[in-house]
Amino acid sequence: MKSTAYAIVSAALAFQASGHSIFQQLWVDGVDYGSQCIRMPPNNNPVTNVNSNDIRCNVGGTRGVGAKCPVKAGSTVTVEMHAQPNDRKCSSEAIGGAHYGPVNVYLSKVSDATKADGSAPWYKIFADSWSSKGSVGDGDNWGTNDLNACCGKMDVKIPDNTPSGDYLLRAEVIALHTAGQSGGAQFYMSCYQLSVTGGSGSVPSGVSLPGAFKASDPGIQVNIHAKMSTYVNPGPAVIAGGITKTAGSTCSSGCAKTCAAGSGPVGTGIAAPAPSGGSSSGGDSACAQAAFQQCGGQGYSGCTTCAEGLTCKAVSPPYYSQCS
Ligand SMILES: [Cu+2]
Repeated sequence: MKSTAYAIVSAALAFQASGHSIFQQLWVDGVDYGSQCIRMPPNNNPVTNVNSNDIRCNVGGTRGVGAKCPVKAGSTVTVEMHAQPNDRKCSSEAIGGAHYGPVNVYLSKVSDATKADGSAPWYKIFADSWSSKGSVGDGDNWGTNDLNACCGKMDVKIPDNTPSGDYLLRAEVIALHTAGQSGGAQFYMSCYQLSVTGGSGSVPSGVSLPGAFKASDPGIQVNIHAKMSTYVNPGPAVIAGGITKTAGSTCSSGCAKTCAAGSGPVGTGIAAPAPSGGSSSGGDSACAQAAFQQCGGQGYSGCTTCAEGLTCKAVSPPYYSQCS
């Protein structure tokens, strides 16, 4: 039956695999930029092949979007992860299903963030990985628990000594619930396009992606269902001037910039300054909704223009349309 088939298709579009998640939004110094400057992954599935180009910025992430979020060196951005597209409710776990693991954030200096393919070197500016609670790994403190405690949000300081210019910022969760076997670790990452101002100094040395990880790394092939005495966070060390957060610290120290907005749906009613570089022809001024963002529907009064390459499709007419 036609209507039944339609219902199944819309359900599949609207609700993706449970347990899996996507970094979807970015805040800059407490201002919500939503998904404007993110290279949105096509779905919430993980990347598991550490030797693939998808390990940079997820599937399709070597291609840019139109906008860059403006960031001052030394300011704090907040990366935001959720399981379902555009479901920012705190009551929905950011990453559930026992997907325990570290949260890491990298920067890569590029000449144009809207065009960079992720092949330039990456350096780590933030890590929140693991600390022991004396039980099996599943019961220990993990970066992912801190994300969940903060409604999916994690504050990340852009180091003071970040030279001005364009960057890709790569936020990563490595879920380890099936990591006992080779290829079992699940990488959930998204790249955000930034334009950094007010900084000086030299660009720290970095690693290449792929290249920085081996499937056999001790923090990638690891059994967290046993008692753990240590955990080796994959990838390079956090640079001088970066932040290493101790897993298990409270919400207020993990997402202080946005905690006040943390209960219930967030991201509504805050007008973010327009990001730079967003070019859209026609439609509502300079707005452009990213993949999976709402672009229409009954009672909707927001931006109705989709980012370049996307079209606004009704997924549950007349109530909801999104860009895809
Ligand atoms: Cu999963």
